[in-house]
Amino acid sequence: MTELRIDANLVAETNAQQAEYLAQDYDMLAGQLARRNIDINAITERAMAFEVAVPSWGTGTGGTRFARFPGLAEPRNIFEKLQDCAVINQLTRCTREVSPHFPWDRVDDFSELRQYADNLGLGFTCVNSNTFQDQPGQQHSYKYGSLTNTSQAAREQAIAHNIECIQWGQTLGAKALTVWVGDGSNHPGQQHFQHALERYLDSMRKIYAALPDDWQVFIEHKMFEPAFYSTVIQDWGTNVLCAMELGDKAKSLVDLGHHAPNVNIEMIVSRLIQFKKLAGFHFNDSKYGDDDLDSGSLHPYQQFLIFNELVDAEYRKQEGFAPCYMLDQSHNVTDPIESLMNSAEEVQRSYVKALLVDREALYAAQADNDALQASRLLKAAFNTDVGPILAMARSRQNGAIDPVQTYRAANYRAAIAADRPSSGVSGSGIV
Ligand code: PSV
Ligand code: MN
Repeated sequence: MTELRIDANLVAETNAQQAEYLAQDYDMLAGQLARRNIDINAITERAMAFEVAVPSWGTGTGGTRFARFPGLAEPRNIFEKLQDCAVINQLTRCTREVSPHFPWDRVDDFSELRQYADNLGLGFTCVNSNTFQDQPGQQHSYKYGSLTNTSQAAREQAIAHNIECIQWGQTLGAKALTVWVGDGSNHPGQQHFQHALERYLDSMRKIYAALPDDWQVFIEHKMFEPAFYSTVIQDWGTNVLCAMELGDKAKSLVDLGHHAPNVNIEMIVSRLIQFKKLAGFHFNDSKYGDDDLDSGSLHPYQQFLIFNELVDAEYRKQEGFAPCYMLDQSHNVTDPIESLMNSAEEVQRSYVKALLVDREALYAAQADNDALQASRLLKAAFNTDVGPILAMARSRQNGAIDPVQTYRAANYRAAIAADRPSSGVSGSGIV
């Protein structure tokens, strides 16, 4: 294995400084959980098995449409992005997979890329296509849409891109393609709603037909942006209708920032689970819209309630239940590595808290219509500080007890700055 970028001795030293307090906190929590008939080591093992994928595009500093303020030693290509992902996984031990985005992460030799990732202890999960921007030299513009464009030539070009993404993804060992289109309209009357969706389905049928047997296609909906009056796949309803229309290999992906304010996302999750249509998640948090803020930074209880549904499906051994967990965030004012480590931990935290819910007691409260008790059972799990479990899970896998502190002690950015000179450009831009 290639040498990891943070000195393993430094991780061991910082862990050693914290090990005694962690042991005390862990033992204390073990006692509390034992009184609730919960075996802490069984929970820690589940935490150790938990995985959330890192988006390759999240390793660079994000931006708004007004500005982007680049950070020190930003990765300039997929190889450097993978180096940063390796650091995130080295310290958190729950992010072994990376979700690449094409053509941003396109390379000449995808076998070489796979080998490079493998040497860093990383693998690839869902690949993402991009038909929401025009690329240099592209023949047909996506200004008026891609898979739904009124021009057949533009649609064919977008379909071909998605099919090449599948082929690249196959070489990388991925098993799914996530399709998000920016298609929609800015003016009432601009687009015929039904005709646009018919064109979308026609295009998606061709992409679906190109899926290998063991692949799936994930459809991602989004209420607005870049189209501000209507989007073609605007919500989970349209999403799941399309997934049902396409077939079993098509499922609906839930990006937490892509709903109207106050929408009950955990209930959407439950519905998708029930009908075997839950593809997985793009985790992030939001205050106003698709803010792409760090996971759990604003609404940790909502994230917990989503995991409550997911763990419930695990508990009931719901057939075919295997969602993909991914982060999808934009880091405008933080070091992306720190945000991604912190967010991975926050998502893992929600999962572990959901494991603490006394499910049988909850089912009994539901059967008795005991609303207060049901809510208390959820809160009992949510209010438990599972920090020692998460830290122990990392420590037992040679990760960092405190990833951000260890990362800061390593001075990673400064150490690699000479290898990664800044482009000096501070333009606007999405991630
Ligand atoms: C769109 O806002 C989105 O959530 C999609 O997942 C894209 O692939 C990603 O962000 C990156 O722009
Ligand atoms: Mn997304």
